[in-house]
Amino acid sequence: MNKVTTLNQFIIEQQIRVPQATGGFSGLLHHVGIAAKKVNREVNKAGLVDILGRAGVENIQGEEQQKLDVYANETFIAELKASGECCAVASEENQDIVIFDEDLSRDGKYVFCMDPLDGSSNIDVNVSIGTIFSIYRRKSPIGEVANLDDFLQKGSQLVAAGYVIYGSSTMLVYTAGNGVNGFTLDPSIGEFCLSHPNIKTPASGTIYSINEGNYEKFPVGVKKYIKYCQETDKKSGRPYTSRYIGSLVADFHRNLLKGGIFVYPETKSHPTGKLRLLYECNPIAFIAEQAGGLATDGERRILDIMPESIHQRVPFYTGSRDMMKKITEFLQFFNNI
Ligand code: AHM
Ligand code: MG
Repeated sequence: MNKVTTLNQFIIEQQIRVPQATGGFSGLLHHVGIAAKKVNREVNKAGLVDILGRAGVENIQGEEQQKLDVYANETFIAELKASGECCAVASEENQDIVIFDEDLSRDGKYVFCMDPLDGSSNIDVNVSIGTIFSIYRRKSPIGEVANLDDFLQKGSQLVAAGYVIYGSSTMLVYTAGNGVNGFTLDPSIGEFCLSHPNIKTPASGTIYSINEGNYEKFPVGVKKYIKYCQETDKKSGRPYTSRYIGSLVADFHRNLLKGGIFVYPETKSHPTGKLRLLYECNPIAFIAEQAGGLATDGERRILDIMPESIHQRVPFYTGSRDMMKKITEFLQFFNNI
């Protein structure tokens, strides 16, 4: 029988390699894994909503059912608080940062950014959704109350980032800056098991992922790139395949493994794009780069952008190196006309 490495074993093995590590980061990741399992359990029951009760309606025990994205948010926040390693959270679900102001948490070294349930409009139709997260070391002194500046750091300062995909199986994929590793949840033992060690994305691919319904509103460079993807050129494998789920985690995960490009550009109606820098683009960009891919806003490396606010949006281009280089050529050429 093959040796199984669980997420917790893996985290401990990584920690042993860093002599000065105190175990704090490992503890934090352990709690992220627990939160992911709890959310997974509820996501799996989503189709039973008519039997168990809808959000806002009391179930037979007299408890009110929660919306899944609210549940995911509260579950992650509770686990992060319980870890004692995290002093504050920025979440898509909360307008302001959530500060943990207890003695234990004030000593926490890390702040956590997350989209607790991304692509949540896909829940009702049983399509893959995800949790996206990133972890910074705080800037404020340990022991003090955390503040907004702890979050306003470039993605290049990230200590770790990852996502959970609730799909045909549930996976947790993360990087701590030395490669990307993927763990699949084995429901029979309730553990995330290392299934995709040291993920490297292909240098090129044949998949492009973009919401083509917005075509008319795209910048001209993006329109021209889409036409390029659709042209026939046997040598370069074109026409490429169009795949768009509408869940960032699922679209990115497929392209990461198979090779491809994901684009959510600025549009006339959304001049700064739709996706959020802190808890959608930065974590995905960190993973993309660690796997050998690239991530930009069309001009700048995502991880070099200095955030000005926690819910800031940016145009987002990420994927295989050669495809990213090609779309960048299109953007540069047509922006300069
Ligand atoms: P959400 O955070 O409100 O769920 O929205 C983010 C999602 C991403 O997962 C996905 O890539 C994108 O929005 C899809 O947007 P669109 O429907 O405009 O193509
Ligand atoms: Mg989102």
